Amino acid sequence: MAQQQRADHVDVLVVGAGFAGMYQLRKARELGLRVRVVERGDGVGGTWYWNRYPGARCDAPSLFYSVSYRPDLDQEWHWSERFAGQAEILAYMREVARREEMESDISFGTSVVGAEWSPESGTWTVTTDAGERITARYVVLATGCLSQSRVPEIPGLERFRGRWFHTGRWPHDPVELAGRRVAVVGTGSTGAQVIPAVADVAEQVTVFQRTPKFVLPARNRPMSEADARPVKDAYPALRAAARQRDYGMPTVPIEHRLAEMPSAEREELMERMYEDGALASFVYSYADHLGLKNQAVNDLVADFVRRKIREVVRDPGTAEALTPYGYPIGINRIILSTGYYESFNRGNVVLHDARTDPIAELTETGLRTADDAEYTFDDLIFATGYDGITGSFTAIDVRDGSGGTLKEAWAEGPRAYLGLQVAGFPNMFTITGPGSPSVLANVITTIEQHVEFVTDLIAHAHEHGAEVVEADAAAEEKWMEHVADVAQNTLFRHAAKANSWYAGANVPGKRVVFMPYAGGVGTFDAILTDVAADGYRGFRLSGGDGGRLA
Ligand code: NA7
Repeated sequence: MAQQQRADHVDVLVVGAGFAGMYQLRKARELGLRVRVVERGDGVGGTWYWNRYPGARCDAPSLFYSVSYRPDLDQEWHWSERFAGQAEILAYMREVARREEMESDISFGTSVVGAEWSPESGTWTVTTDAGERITARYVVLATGCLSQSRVPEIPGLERFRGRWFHTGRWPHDPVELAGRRVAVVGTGSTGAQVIPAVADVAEQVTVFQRTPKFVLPARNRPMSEADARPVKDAYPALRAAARQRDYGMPTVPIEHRLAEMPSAEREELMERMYEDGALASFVYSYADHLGLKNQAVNDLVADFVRRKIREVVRDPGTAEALTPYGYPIGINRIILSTGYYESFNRGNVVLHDARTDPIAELTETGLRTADDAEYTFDDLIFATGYDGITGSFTAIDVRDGSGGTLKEAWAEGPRAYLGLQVAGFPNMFTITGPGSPSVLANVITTIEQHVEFVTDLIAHAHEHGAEVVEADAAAEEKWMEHVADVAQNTLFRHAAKANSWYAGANVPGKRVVFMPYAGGVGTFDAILTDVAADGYRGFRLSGGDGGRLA
């Protein structure tokens, strides 16, 4: 793509042109700042640009997986399904970018490789893989919480003669899987989407499952204009409500107290919710009577799902191997899928339990397990997830200008004040960073919340004639202690038992720390508002005209 000449000094340099980077571009422009976005893809979209694997779909309802700042699109865009597929979401994002005329400020096909702070000049120097050096007063890392794909280190990958793919880096040219023998490693949200889709076309699918997951039917369905009308008529109020709820969705938490209900009534209710695609609402939200805080309720919901697996999957041995035990439901994201468990009833799908018999090595024609089982296949799909939350930040060589790096700062575990700024790295902001509620919620709601706070903070610094904004180390420490305390008060304290990426437990060698703020989007919103009203408590302003401190 031809790139026009762009400024090599800007006020705000944004890394990434997914939902977060796009909104940050808009907000920085609103302040009248010179802004530039650097994006490694050849177009906008972030996650939705890269994740083109068969079956890729959002697990948040389409009507709310959209931006608040295009009320015209709220009305004009028609989401064809309750849960939109990747192509539709990407088309929507492109339309947002087109209407906002964003592309003139975005350098596509370019990766940021390094960023170094200069305490002397109070600016960042950002380097790209195109050899550019861009200086910027502020850097906003809008690099995504699930963008650093992780291919496990299985010996022999270089020997394998077939094709292999990671779902998060799916080729843009069509990948023909019809009539092929395909292996899928990983059964998280992605695996549960890719497996049924591939099983529809492939001759044979072998699934390598390590930790069984709780998967619920999404009950996806076509959406008519009439279905969407009530939401379209009430968007502003619904979006405002979403900001106040735990999960960044306008849905009101359910009141039912499952553990106290007569069992027949409870069973009937759970059945109804399961059929409606709403069973997860007994878990999500942090109310004391729901399953992230209440172990009895969690057990009831988990048992219900286990029974459903046995009902759906015909072969009892396969059903048992697919059944999750030993960790609460919801401490990994509850997976929504269409036809996941049903896939295992097909003649062309085989499940291998990689927990009892792990993958030992890849061979030229397939793989061998620890117990010497041999599998042959043509194509291998890694649905093995991401170095979540922090991976896209630490992939950049971020330096503090005094010899320290971001990686070193996080050696004992990631930290960021309000999830938004790391002490010691002034004028750099981390959208959806560790210590923010993003990954536990509708990510677009939280992205908008973060970007608005960061933009207001930059405006506040300007108003005070300050050029440097830095999180106070003590404030950061206190915030991360709070994040840990809040998680301890929920069943997320068991996250490592489920290898959860929320805790970094899925990446060998990564420090296991529960990273997200589990206090809810609404509570977080109130905290941000309070911090701002209190003169941006916990942030130090300095530099600029007379170095006036606020
Ligand atoms: P996840 O949820 O991290 O799932 C990754 C899967 O890959 C999970 O089943 C892992 O098993 C499995 N995995 C990883 N490494 C291996 C090896 N070496 N052998 C066998 N299996 C392995 O990633 P997703 O892409 O599915 O979902 C990420 C998020 O995207 C999701 O939460 C939604 O928010 C959207 P494990 O559980 O570690 O035993």
